[in-house]
Amino acid sequence: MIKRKLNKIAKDTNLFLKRFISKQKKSNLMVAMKYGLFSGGKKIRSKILIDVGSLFNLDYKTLIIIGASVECIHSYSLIHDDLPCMDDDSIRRGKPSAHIKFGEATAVLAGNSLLTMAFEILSHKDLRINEKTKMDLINKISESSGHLGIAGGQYLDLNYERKKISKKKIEEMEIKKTGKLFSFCCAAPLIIKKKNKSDIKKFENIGADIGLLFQVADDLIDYKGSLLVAGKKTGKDKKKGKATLISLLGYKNTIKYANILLKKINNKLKRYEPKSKSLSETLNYILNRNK
Ligand code: GRG
Repeated sequence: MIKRKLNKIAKDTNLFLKRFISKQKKSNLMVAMKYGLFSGGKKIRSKILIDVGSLFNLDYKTLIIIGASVECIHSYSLIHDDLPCMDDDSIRRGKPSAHIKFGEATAVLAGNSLLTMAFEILSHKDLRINEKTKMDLINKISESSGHLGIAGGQYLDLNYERKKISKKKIEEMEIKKTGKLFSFCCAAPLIIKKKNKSDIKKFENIGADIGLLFQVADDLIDYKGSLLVAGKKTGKDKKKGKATLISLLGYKNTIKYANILLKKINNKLKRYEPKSKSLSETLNYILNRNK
């Protein structure tokens, strides 16, 4: 059921992105950009955005467009994450990483172009929401991607390698690196609905918890998963001396931690039942997936 929903979202998102790109002038970077965007990917961030959007009766097509901008930033972060100066990974989604296929310089530039494409999509006239709301969305997604978000989290991730790091600091790093984009996905529907600041903050925090859950599940896959299923090399965190909750608490305690976190998120969503059923289903998938 969830797989079918994810496939539909992936299909609709990719269709939007293909049309969006096809309306632009051709460039030498397009092939590498398309490789980053269309070489697979679960589109889980778009799914969360659509699940939260459905709590507030938002239009599916609007959410697909906003999700497409998120997927551009996500694809950018994966291309850069695989670079030799970052995590130095040669396989992504079961295929050669972008820098292996196109060379480092092209991968860096294609990544940068995907980041800016996210802003082109959000500021485009085809996204039919008012200008002030577009500004608010662009402001929030920029904040989530920069030094206080994904980039800052990635810095901490690299900086913490082979060091003893506290639980609080690991959580903070994972929330920045992975959680901030989920925070954006959870906050965007409330921004569109012009909800008050405290409600937006509440959903940003739910997003941070979902992102943390997602990252912990990713770490569990790295620990126990296989290349063939995960589509990327596993067992890397240990080799690189990454600071993860598994390295600190052990595998079994991390599974307990993840289940407690899942319960905490579901408790926060109780007041939105039964509309939150699809979101809860996505959360279960996040924890129990194998890729
Ligand atoms: C500022 C956007 C930006 C990037 C530069 C390289 C970098 C800084 C950040 C890396 C952030 C990163 C890759 C975090 C890991 C998040 C994660 C678990 C990614 C895997 O996501 P999935 O499983 O991927 O959703 P698919 O393949 O399904 O799309």
